[in-house]
Amino acid sequence: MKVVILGGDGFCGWPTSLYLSDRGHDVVIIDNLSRRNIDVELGVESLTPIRPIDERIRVWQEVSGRQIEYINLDLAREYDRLCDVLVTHRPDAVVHFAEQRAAPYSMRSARSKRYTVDNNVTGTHNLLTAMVAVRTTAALVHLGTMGVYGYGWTGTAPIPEGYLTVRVPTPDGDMDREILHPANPGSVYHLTKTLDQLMFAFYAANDGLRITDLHQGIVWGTQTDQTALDERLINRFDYDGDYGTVLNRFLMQAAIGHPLTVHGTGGQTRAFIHIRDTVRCIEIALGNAPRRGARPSVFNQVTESHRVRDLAQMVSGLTGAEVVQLPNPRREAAENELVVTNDRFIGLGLDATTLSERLLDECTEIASRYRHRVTPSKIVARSVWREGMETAPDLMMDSNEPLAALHTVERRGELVVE
Ligand code: NAD
Ligand code: USQ
Repeated sequence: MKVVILGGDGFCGWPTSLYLSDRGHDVVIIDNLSRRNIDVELGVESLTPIRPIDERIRVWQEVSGRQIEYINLDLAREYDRLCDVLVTHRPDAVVHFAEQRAAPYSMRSARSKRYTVDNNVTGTHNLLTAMVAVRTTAALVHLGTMGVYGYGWTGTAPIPEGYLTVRVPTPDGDMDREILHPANPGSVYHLTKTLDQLMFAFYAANDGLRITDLHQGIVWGTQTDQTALDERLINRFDYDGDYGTVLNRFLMQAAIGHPLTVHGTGGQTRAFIHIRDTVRCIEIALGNAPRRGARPSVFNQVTESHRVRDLAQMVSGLTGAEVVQLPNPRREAAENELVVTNDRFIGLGLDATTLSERLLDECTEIASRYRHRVTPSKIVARSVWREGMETAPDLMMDSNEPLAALHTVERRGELVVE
């Protein structure tokens, strides 16, 4: 297949691009490098030393003999160029990763809220309009999120894959209807994903676009078989308070001797998937696109669920790291249940990778290898959901410098790094 990957320089997009290229597909990456610019804005870098996109692509060709094309294009602002790319490249499929994806960043300020909505909603709408305008029959696979369902709303009732059967009382008796699962976003970022869903429903019904929406859980890990082939292909690893996600953060924190930062009681339960399964799920979704005229096909792209405090205890048990409870900067239920159906991917052959000591060790090993690149003051999450909410102080002293620049780092009076 010829596949255009929007957001192909990002954490999920880069390994997916390499995986699909390795599997013989012809890959074109579109990315405006906004994620790299946000790192500059936040004064933080990926824990792993990611190389510039041109170098990444050159090294991939050296290593694999396969070519990937890269186009720098802003999906939300360059509509005409987007149409040109679709006409010139005539892709069989488009994979859409190109959105601002951090919930904390989306709540950071009025500016970041507006940016997240403008970028994500306009970007997705531009794509849908362009696909109609150029009359492509390409399948569209979009990365959505488990967070569209919200957390805690259904209690222990399993979350179905996108659609819910409801009983509607009518004067002639009850009637069963299948509706898009009610949206219950917990951040401005998650709100944009719920808006995406409505746009997909409309364009599938009105224009016959073939759309798959993958409701993905939290992705953990960093390397895949392809990104591990050469250090210059390494994937990004976000650890900061805005972009770092919980399990990777705990593994990084353990590697540098920082306490594991549990928000509140750690009673939040979330769904997870390893990056190796993310790339495989995209391939499965590409091979099972809906036909023209069908409603959007929704998959829950998750392999397991865990409570945050249990993850902290697991990482602590493996590494000896201290666990601390910090004020929660988010407005979220203190405790929630989460039972998720993932029958569709399993039925299509996904051999789920679940948390194992080997994979946790692999991730901790990468975090240890690059620990000198960590700036400890960027670790504690400080973007609050409402003005005035309490956040924790830094937990390591001298924390404004990367660890490599510090002679000693003290934590609560103990010397942890020399
Ligand atoms: P990421 O920020 O690492 O990658 C997104 C990429 O898209 C970046 O390279 C960025 O530069 C690019 N981009 C953003 N806006 C763009 C625009 N207007 N034009 C062109 N390029 C643009 O994020 P990620 O972790 O790889 O996530 C990819 C997708 O998967 C997102 O849509 C996210 O919501 C979804 N997702 C991620 C996770 C996770 O845990 N990382 C979980 C569930 C869903
Ligand atoms: N948390 C902690 N300590 C930390 C970091 C997070 O206790 O140091 C808690 C948070 O309060 C939250 C949970 O862990 O309750 C998950 O937070 P997260 O940052 O790991 O994940 P989240 O904000 O939900 O977002 C991530 C991705 C997003 C994706 C989403 C999938 O950034 O792109 O859509 O996971 S899901 O969570 O299923 O909606």
